[in-house]
This record gives sequence, C-alpha cells and structure tokens, in this order.
Amino acid sequence: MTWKIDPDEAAAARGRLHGARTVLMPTHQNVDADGLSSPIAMRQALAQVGVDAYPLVTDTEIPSSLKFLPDIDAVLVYGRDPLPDYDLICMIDCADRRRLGRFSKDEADKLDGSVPIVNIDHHVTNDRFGAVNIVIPDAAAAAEIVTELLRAWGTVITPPIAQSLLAGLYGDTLGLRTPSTTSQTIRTVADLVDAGGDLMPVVDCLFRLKPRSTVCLWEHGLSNVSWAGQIIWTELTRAGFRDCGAAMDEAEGFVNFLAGTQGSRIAVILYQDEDERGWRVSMRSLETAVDVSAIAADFGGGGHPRAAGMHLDGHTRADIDAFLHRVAELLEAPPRPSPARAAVVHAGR
Ligand SMILES: [Mn+2]
Repeated sequence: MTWKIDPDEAAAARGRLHGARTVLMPTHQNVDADGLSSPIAMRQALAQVGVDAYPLVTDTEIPSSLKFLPDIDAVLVYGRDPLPDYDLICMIDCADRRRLGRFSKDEADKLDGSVPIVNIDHHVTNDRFGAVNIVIPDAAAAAEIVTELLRAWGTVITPPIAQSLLAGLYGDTLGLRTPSTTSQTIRTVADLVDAGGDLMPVVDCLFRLKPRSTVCLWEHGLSNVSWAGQIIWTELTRAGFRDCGAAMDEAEGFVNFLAGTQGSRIAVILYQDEDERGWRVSMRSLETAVDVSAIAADFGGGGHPRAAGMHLDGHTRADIDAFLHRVAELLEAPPRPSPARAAVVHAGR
C-alpha cells in the first residue's frame, strides 16, 4: 500500500510554514521519538528558508532516551523556558490539540483559532483541527509524512534532518517491526540512510541502552503481573517509580514486552497518577482482530489499533477490577470505533 500527500495540501502547508515569522511546535503528552524528532526535522527544514521554529515539550522534561537527537538543545520545555512570540502553530503527531499538558489550558485562546494551526499527523482519530491538515493514517509515523512533505517542497534533506526522521520512523515502528511498516516505509528509511542518517545511535538509544533504574522498574512490574482471562496486566505504582528512582518514560517498552506473551490477547499497564487518585493506562495487542483504540475509546481514550491509551479515574481495587472486566467484555464483543466522537489521548505511538 502506498500513499501520497495531496499536492494542494503540501503547497498550503508550505505557504503557511514558509510564510510564518515564528512557528511553535508543541508535542503530544508523554512525548516519544516520533513526536519529538518530527518537529526537530521540521525546525531544521524551516531554518533553510529563514523561518524560526521551536519544538515544545508540553508536559514533562525531555525524555533521556531522546537526548541523542540533533538540535535537542533548541527544544523548549513548557514551564522551564519562555515561549517565543509565535504567529503559527505546527502540530506534528498530535491527534488532539487539547491534550498538550498545561500548555493547552494556558494558551487555549491561541489553540482555539487566534493562531492558525498546521496539523500533520497519522492518527486515525485525528479530527482535522488545523487550518491546513495533512492527516494520513496509513503512514507508519509522522516522520514518514514529514519526509514526503520535505521532498514535495524540494527541501534539502541534510544529515541531521535524516537523523531526526530516522529516529521518528524507527521509534513508531519499533525498528520496522510493526504491521504499520510498509515497503514504502522501508524505502524511506533506506533513503534517509543514504541522506546521511546513522541507524546505530537510533537503535542503541531507542531499543538497547537503558538506565539501571529501568531494569529495577521492570522487575517491579514483572513481579506484579496478573491475568484477567486473556488480558495480561500489571501496575506500576508511584512507590515503584520512587523506589527505583525511575522516570515515567522508562516504562515505555515494558507494555510491548508483555504484549508478546503467548496466551494473551491484550497487554495492559496501569501507571499510577502523581496524586495516586487514578491511573494512566497503556494497552497493546499483537492480534489484528483486536482494536485497542476502539476499546480505549469506550473509556474516553484513543490511539492506534495496536497501541492505545486512556485515563482511569479511581484508586480502589474494585475500580481496577471493574475496568478489567469491561475490557474483557469489549474483547469478546468488539465495539465499533467512533473516531469522530472519541476523545483521544496519544498512546505512545
Ligand atoms: Mn507517531
């Protein structure tokens, strides 16, 4: 399956982005490799035409596993760094403009129309909130769309741009291992390597290297693994994070590890909120017959068919049991996805 960007949309995006003075590029919550590296590549591309563009991490620090990205020092962190005076917003890899941490509340008037938005995304649940929308659910990563867009614009893909885009593509495809990976994706990766991208730091930083605290956290999660029918699940409590000295993003690969457990159809991890009153939930499935984004939508969440997330209110054992019971029900009688109405959280990919 191949996809193309509509030439009119590509031209409209170029008109907005090349015509801007200063572009702000807020990233989705719990930012990942695709969510951060795609805006970094766009920043570098726009620098070629004299436009300043700033990626902005909206809800947390820059994950330590992403510090290898080129130009990482230019990334702003909301609450730590002052915002520039921006006249255009470019959101890349953001399914929902309202789930951008505190930024979306503080700058609500700008997100609601006083500043135009260029929306570049590959989430099926994206509701096309921008003045320009390049939303391609068949793309394996936002970085894959950005690569096509830069080609359409005639932008020179420099080695740092190629490096950023490779990180996004490898991040979202788990190293070309997801069903979303197409021959087009693999060709794009080959082209980016030809353009000077180096795969080794991407593979090492995203998939191999981890701090000792991550092993501690996984040990914690593995010791709590339980089954609810065909659902394999565990919880990572605040105490677990504290005892290990681990940051939130250190649990990212763990749910994918659990999803490969034979006999399971869905893997679920519950991450306890700071205030211990609720849980962020991450769901994965390797089975094409299961659509975890539709299950997540039942709880007001969303994401992709293979990877989705949501928030669970409530802190008692009964709340968790009721949640797992409902997931089991939905697994038996799959809900119909309703992307238009679902409130969407970004699910890690
Ligand atoms: Mn993505």
